[in-house]
Amino acid sequence: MEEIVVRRAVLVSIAGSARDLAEVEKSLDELARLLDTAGGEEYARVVQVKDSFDVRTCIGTGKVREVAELCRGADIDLVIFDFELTPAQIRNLEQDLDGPEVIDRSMLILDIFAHHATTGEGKLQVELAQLKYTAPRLVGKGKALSRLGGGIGTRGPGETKLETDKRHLRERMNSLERQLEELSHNREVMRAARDRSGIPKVAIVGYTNAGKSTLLNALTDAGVLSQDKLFATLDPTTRRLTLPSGEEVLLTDTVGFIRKLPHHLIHAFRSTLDEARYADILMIVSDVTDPEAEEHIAVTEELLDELGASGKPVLYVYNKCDQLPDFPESGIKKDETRIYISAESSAGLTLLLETLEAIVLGGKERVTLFFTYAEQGKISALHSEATVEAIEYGEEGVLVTAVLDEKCRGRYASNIRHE
Ligand SMILES: Nc1nc2c(ncn2[C@@H]2O[C@H](COP(=O)(O)OP(=O)(O)OP(=O)(O)O)[C@@H](O)[C@H]2O)c(=O)[nH]1
Ligand SMILES: [Mg+2]
Repeated sequence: MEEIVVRRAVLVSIAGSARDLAEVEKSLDELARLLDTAGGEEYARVVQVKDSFDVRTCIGTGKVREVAELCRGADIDLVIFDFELTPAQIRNLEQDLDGPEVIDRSMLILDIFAHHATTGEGKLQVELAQLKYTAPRLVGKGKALSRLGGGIGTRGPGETKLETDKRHLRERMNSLERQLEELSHNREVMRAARDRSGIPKVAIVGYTNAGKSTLLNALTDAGVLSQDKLFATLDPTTRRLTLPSGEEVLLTDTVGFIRKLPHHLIHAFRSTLDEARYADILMIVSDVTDPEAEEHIAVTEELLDELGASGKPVLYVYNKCDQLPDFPESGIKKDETRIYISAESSAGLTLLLETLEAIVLGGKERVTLFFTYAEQGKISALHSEATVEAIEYGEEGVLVTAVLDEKCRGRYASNIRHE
């Protein structure tokens, strides 16, 4: 059993003006959740409102003193800044605070990633990001990344004690990059094989903790870990899903997004995030119980754009509706691209599959048509206009199963059978 050490921390941020305070608080709430996920606890938060920026310590001298006193008074040894700090700023802050350790939001996120990475590729990706980002920030005071033990702290994947020796670092980074390149190549090969299969690819994307893994499990029995923790999923899982009409798609669960996701991490996870880039359709999942849901969708779309994964058909899935009063078992469809469901109670999952199918087929529908023998000429015409899947010759005439777009359905309206 791992010893559980709840480490308390002071959270610090800066607001450019009083107007920005609400935004800053939201981001700090999220930082507190990240800290909770990492096994820590918020003790207090300090926000400085100021329009100038102190390059040496970010916050002003008076604020540094305030934080130092807060820490001393409650025996707090960790201060987390909600924005990226340079190695020099960390050194200066630690010097002035005289005791507590200083980390930033990105280091905390990397730390969570280090704990959650399970596959070889995930671990390599995190270690590389840590070497690039965290290591330079810890150099100088003789600190080693493994120093924090069971609490929050930058435990490297596989407990690797990160070396501070620069040359050694460089060699390790090169080796990681090489290994990752190889894995990325393998991924490409697998992807190419999947492409050849012609099965449409659907990626489940969205903010962390929205319920993406729960949804994949509900739809496919994938058995992916879902947790009330941020970044529970780091490695994509793909499962085959059969839609109501028999059409198949490949459904992939992906790593969640968050505000200010460190760029090094996006870069390091590029190859896994590519699952979203190469998808044919995106399902953007959000949590209706979260007052920030719309904002989370916006952040998700921004990051997708950065990854070059935008401009695809999107289905917006509003999840966790079981928490809403009187939510119907059948789910709610706002329009062709927005539906309300609960992955946990399965409410609306059939609706989701039907809506997804409509997008997959691009307005096309699979129908059964009946032609008398006198109309046989129409069948050969149909071959050139639609995907004919099955033909059955009977006594009275011919039954054809085919996928038709809307125009085509209009032309063959008299032949389409409605059960
Ligand atoms: N009430 C309710 N809770 C849900 C629902 N779907 C998921 N959850 C809960 O939300 C939490 C997060 O679910 P996950 O499926 O792990 O979320 P995720 O989007 O995969 O999160 P990351 O992998 O961390 O990005 C878990 O505690 C789930 O049990 C739902 O429909 N209703
Ligand atoms: Mg997940």
